[in-house]
Amino acid sequence: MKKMTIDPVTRIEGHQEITTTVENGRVASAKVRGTMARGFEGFLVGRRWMDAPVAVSRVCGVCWHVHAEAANKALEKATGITPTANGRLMRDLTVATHMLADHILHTYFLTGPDWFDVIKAADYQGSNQKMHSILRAVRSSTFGLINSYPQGKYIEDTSVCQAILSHYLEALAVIQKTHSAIALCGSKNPHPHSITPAGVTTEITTEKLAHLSSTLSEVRTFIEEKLLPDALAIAKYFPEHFEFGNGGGTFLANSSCWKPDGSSLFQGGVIINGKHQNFEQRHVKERIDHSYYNQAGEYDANKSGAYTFVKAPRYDGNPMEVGPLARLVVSKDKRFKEIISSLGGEVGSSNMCRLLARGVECLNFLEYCEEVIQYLAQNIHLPFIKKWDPNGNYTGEGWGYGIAARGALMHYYRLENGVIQLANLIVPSTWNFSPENGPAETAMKGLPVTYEGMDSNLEIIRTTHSFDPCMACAIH
Ligand code: NFE
Repeated sequence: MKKMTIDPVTRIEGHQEITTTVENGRVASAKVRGTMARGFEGFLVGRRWMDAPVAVSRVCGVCWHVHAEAANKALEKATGITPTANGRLMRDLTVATHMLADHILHTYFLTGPDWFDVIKAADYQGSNQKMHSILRAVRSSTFGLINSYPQGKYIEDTSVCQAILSHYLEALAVIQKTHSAIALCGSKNPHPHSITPAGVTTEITTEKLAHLSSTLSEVRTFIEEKLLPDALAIAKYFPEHFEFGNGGGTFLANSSCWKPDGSSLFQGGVIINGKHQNFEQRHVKERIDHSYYNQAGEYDANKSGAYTFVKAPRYDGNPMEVGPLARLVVSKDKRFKEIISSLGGEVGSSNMCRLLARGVECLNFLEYCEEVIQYLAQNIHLPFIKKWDPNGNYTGEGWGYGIAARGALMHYYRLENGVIQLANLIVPSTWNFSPENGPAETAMKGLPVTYEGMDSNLEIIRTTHSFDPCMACAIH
């Protein structure tokens, strides 16, 4: 039996290695490894409780704020502090703007080059000087400047490749706008430090809200006119990817983005065997049989049978796919279903549904942001924070349920006299890239690994990218 290894997997956050066995030109089994250790759950123990949001924001270089927010939610439970309504809305607004930044980044820079061939754009004759300068570099490059060119089918149409490349360049400026939106909400970016369990310390003004609204409307124009059409163009070229990348069909999502009427943008819940269930924490267990940890939770890189630093969270024994697709499926999102149907696909676990879910979800977040901004503008006189004691010697425990671009995010803290005794982070990429037939490993089974008679790992790369891996988060 043949083996294929990809190490390192590039255009991801963190460090990942994939080894597959191949039979008859298809993946028979896959092992996805998180090859790095971090230790956040360990070094949080013994620290003061308000160190947690500040420290966990550093778990990751792309999803900093969402960890701080999940920690805040858990600390609310552990301390009994609650945020003001406006403070809670500002926190969720910051999360929503963060999602936009991440989804644009992923669609163009992390997975985009898996689908379009930049060489096909090389005879560009237009007036965009940025296009000319990058294409000059591409033409003179002896290595893949953007694509790494594994053998395989890419978008052939020159005009489509040129359009996607020009949007790729434009996306840099749009991501900058989303980052300035996060800073407007959270006082600075990355690592907004105005976010507390009691609300936000940022001074919010009608001018700031108007600025935020106009920034996000520019982002919306880009999503509607560039990102979504590009995602649809990719989907039309690769209908087979509605069949590729089935991670098992189980989904988990956290209720997220609270609205002033008490509802939320996304519903929480799980789907197992096609049936919706309410989420219950008691069904979540992290297994370590194939992970480099001993029973005491310490690292053991020599453990027999272990191959990754990622643990294996299971819901009632089931691996669960999390992410934008899981959120839209659990929420039974109508717009998403219509778009998938119009492409001749079906809503389910597949590479293409994951790619399209990011684009569609950007619209959900933008609509949510606009609704919240309007509400806050009319209720700006209400408090964004209340009196609280960051030095309180609280004793208590609690789970905080947040969202991240890559899926459901859970943080747990147990405090005694204001000091953290136990910390447990269950992170989106931990669910998706877990060992023991986790969703990504399952999604790789059956993928074709030859193209015109040559070995090709392209479909494996597209599949791992479809989950938007963050191995820094996964191993935390
Ligand atoms: Ni490091 Fe993260 C997101 C979180 S994924 S990117 O999104 O939480 O595991």
